[in-house]
Amino acid sequence: MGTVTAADPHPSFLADKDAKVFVAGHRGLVGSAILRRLLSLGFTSVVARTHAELDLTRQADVEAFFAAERPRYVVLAAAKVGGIHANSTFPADFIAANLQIQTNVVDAALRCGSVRKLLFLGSSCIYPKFAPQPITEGALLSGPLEPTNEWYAVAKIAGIKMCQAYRIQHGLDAVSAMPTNLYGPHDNFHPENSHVLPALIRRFHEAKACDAPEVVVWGSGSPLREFLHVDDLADAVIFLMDHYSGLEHVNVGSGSEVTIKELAELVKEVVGFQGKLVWDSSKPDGTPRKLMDSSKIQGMGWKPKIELKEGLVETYKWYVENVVSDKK
Ligand code: GFB
Repeated sequence: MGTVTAADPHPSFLADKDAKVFVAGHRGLVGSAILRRLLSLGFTSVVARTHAELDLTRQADVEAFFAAERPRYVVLAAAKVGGIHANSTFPADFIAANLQIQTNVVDAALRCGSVRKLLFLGSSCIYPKFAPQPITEGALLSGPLEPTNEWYAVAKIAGIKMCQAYRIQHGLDAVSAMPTNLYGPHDNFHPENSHVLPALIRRFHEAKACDAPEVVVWGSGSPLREFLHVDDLADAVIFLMDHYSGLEHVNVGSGSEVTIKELAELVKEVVGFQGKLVWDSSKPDGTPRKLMDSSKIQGMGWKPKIELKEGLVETYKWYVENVVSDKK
């Protein structure tokens, strides 16, 4: 890959660095990591819009944007996302915004006629609550979903199916990547609506700052989660843009999992909090376990590089330098 072959008149993604690439959602955890990676690789024409500049839930605005910009590549990282509490509290927002964003972007990408490849990002919560572990791509739609995030999951499943349908009917080279639980710089550190890892970084940091004796952690601590640093995901996305044109979505995971209790102990250690943990069993555990089987992408040649402890140390540093100092 990376070169033009006789059979394929188009250069591969990595050999086409002056082409226009639209990163939808470039201010978020995932989109910002992809943007950094594209720029560091030497892509010269990356297009991005803030939410204020382009509301992706508005079909006419999205169509006008695509007609004017005519990107050659699209990475669809824009989404309404949140942790277990946000998903179960705002189900209407999660299903509506995600269906709107992905439908508008995929359809406009086809209509504008310039898009050579599109990559759609989903989530491991698309799989059934009790899917056999590790979860293969084939487990999609084989059983009931986890109730706390089924609206988000249904929207993401629709996104996968939309990419497949546009490929089958219209020949649009639309592929889907399903990352496991992600973390890293530019995450959302909201106390209630974020995912567990940024929530715990913030809670332990604030408890340390005011010498609090304890920190509350939700649920039983027994659920298992697989975490992937977002820079590893960004590498996987570039890799798939370059190497993959299949109908089926592709899992992207780290292959290693921890219990929420182990994660809480690790965050406590990295932050340097000296007090104790208290478990709030009134909060939901969610899926007991969701370890992805990432052998498909690993078989193509991609591998994660960042260990959880190393990624946590770096993410905590980013939080202190960017979120805490902003609040002062
Ligand atoms: O990260 P999280 O919200 O996502 O929660 P899910 C993971 C686990 O951490 C759950 C526990 O068992 C939570 O109960 N937990 C402990 C906490 N303390 C906290 C806390 O302070 N905040 C949060 N958020 N959790 C999400 C889905 O599920 O996974 C989304 O809701 C998305 O749809 C995402 O797909 C990847 O892994 O349970």
